[in-house]
Amino acid sequence: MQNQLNLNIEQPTDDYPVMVLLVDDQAMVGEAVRRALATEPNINFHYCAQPEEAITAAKKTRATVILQDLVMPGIDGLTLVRQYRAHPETRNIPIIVLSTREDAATKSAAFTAGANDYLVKLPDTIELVARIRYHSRSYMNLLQRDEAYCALRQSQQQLLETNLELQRLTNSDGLTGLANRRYFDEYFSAEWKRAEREQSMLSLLMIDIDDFKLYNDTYGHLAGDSTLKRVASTIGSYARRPADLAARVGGEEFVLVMPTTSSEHMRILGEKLQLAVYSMQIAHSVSSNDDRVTVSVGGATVTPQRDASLLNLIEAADRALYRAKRSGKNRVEI
Ligand code: GH3
Ligand code: MG
Ligand code: MG
Ligand code: MG
Repeated sequence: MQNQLNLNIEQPTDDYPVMVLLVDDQAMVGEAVRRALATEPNINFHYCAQPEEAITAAKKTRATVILQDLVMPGIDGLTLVRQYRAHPETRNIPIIVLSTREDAATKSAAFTAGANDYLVKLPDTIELVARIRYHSRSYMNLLQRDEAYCALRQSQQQLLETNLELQRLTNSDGLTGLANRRYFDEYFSAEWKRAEREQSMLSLLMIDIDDFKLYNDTYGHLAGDSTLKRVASTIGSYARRPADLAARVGGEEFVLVMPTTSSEHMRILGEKLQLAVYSMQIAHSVSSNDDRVTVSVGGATVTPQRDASLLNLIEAADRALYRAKRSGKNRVEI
């Protein structure tokens, strides 16, 4: 934390590495600048006589500041300045234009092209070094802020992913992957309020596997778990609209919440679901129906009125399920 607070302060010390890249067609200028910087602590120097190679040299040397000549054969210095600015890797490297020209128009054009500074050559060594150090320091600080920013973004991203995973774990049932009781309560309550506000229909199906205690007794608990998963997956496939929710609310009990769904539509869906489980033909030798695993389904629909409770809808669906059980199982009652 302490370090981060210091990030914005540009400390006037010499103990950071400086890499100067000079791009100038005249070898004599190259030699003069090399000599001027030779005894300076922590300043490295690279000379590039070919303007075509300047971008590559800036990347390769990891330049922290560029000294750029204006008048060169082939490429015009201002064009080159614009090119540095266009490349992602050289975009932010400070550029000090170094030219024999002293007129305001040329200086102005250099800044417009993207230069950070302008010196008439050959400048006084003390001033040159001071400007090199100043621009390098700004650049290093910029890079540091970039890194800190990236690290921050990365940890934020990780936190976000962890939260999403946590949310997923909190809301889903470990065995079947469907929503769990906790999430059903939350979701159902929210949908109830919305249906009341919008005066729309809300349908609820309750699904219970038939004779499942007998299934466990006959085939064992592990087989029971596996069958639970398979049936749950079929039930889940009937949550077809984005607002539908399939949840496991008890051992072998499931619900399907269907907002803005009529009783008739709910019945059709319930019957398809019941038939789909029946058609899975999961062997159950002591089942009440056709030696296979079946489900009983109870459904209810309301348009919530003021003062009504969502418990009424749950109880109505529960009563319908009880009727389905009483009248022989493997069926839908509304
Ligand atoms: P009904 O047809 O009336 O619904 O009878 P049933 O036997 O299915 O109902 P009951 O409520 O008597 O028993 C439910 C059984 O479901 C009891 C339990 O052994 C089984 N069960 C509940 N949760 C799990 C589970 O996570 N895994 C397994 N394998 N079995 C479970
Ligand atoms: Mg020149
Ligand atoms: Mg049961
Ligand atoms: Mg039950």
